[in-house]
Amino acid sequence: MLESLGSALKKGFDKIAGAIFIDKKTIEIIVKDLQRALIQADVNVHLVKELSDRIKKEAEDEKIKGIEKKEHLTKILHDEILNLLGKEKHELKIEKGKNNKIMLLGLYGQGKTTTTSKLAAYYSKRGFKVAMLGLDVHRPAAAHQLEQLGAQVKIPVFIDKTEKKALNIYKKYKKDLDKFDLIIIDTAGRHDLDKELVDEIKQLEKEINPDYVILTISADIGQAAKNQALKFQEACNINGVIITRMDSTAKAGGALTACNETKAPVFFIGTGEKANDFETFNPEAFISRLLGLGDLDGLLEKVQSAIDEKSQTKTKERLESGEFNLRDFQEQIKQMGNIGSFSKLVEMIPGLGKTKIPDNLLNTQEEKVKKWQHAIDSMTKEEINNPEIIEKQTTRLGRIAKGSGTTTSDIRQLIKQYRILKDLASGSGDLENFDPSQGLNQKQMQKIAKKFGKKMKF
Ligand SMILES: Nc1nc2c(ncn2[C@@H]2O[C@H](COP(=O)(O)OP(=O)(O)O)[C@@H](O)[C@H]2O)c(=O)[nH]1
Ligand SMILES: [Mg+2]
Repeated sequence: MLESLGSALKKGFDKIAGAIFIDKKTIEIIVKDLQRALIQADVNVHLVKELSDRIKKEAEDEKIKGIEKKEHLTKILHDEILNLLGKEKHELKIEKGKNNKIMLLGLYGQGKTTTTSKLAAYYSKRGFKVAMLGLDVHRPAAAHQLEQLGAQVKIPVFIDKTEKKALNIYKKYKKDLDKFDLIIIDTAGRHDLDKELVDEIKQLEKEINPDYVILTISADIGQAAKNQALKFQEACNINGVIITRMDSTAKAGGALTACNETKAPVFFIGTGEKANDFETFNPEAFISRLLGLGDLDGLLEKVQSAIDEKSQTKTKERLESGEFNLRDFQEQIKQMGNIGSFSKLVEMIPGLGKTKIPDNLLNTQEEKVKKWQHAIDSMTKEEINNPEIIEKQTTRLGRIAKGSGTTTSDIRQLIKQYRILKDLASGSGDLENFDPSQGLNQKQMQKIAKKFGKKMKF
């Protein structure tokens, strides 16, 4: 259910946690990813635009800096998504011993009958004495369907397969129904909300006087749920909606956000064909689950523990001033222990998604990293500041290799990785035509080295 939205959100939060600092470019990338995911989930473009503008405006507040900025952005993102789904959890107030009635409405095939039995099972499990009443007199098979579902969940069903007037069925069973705590009423749908349907619903509402009239909407219709909910709100007194088939569409985000727009509370969601595939809808918990982790506090903690802020600020300054040398690179390598991997390090460079970089370039094993550490320890200050002289003079290469128990090719590789990182960080990386099986070709290396050289005044 909404996997792609979930993973886009996760990525967004990870980017915030991992970024060395939050600048305009980082915010833009995060917002863009989020926009793409929301639109894919069929969330209305205007809503997406408004949300993006708010995030950008809030996030670019210059007064908030450093780690606070990350916390701030994490919170904004979280709250905006929550806002989109609706902040509150809405619950039906059903009391035992009170003969409560819930009537379900909806167009054809939206899930009324299935949901009738799901609701009945939900409350039956919680100790209510529940019955189902089948008032769909238009579809010949409707009564039979409810009968079967009732047998599955072991809940009494009141139907009349020959009666053509819905109200008569209710009247016929009224006395029996009065003995239950809760009656769930299935009604007939139509292709559209026409006058005939509205009249029928109104008459039933008047005579039965249900505690809740709930619209069932299938998530498949995405943001079109807005119009459907509005139409039913206008024509009949619905108290809220149940969204079905959350499991079988990518458009569920559209349906959820559209209902929130119309202020129609979403009481439950249907997540499969079986009676148990049914749950209350709690926006906060729903987001936590989408993200695959706890609540906002959990997210904030992640931001705080991700990296040593001081060291990141230093790295950023060194990168920006062009002074980033092999020693800084070594510092970063050391930090990898806390962060996890080389790819994570590259991810921390603002504006640089992992996607842009070929995997095997980043596939640096711990062992190699250890060798590099030793190699850097065997270098002179001059060599650390000007790695180019090592490449030029093979005697230096040999000496460092011998002193650190590495090979000259290890050292060449180290310098190459360092350059790539530095070059990428300076925004002039050119890896578009990179062929992972070949490594960097001469031309690409030259190009990077040239840019690198210009910037770095070797
Ligand atoms: N995957 C899935 N299918 C559902 C869900 N709810 C209902 N359905 C299916 O949707 C179809 C129409 O449901 P039904 O209850 O007959 O709709 P009605 O015409 O409004 O009464 C049936 O095949 C149901 O099994 C759900 O939450 N998930
Ligand atoms: Mg039905």
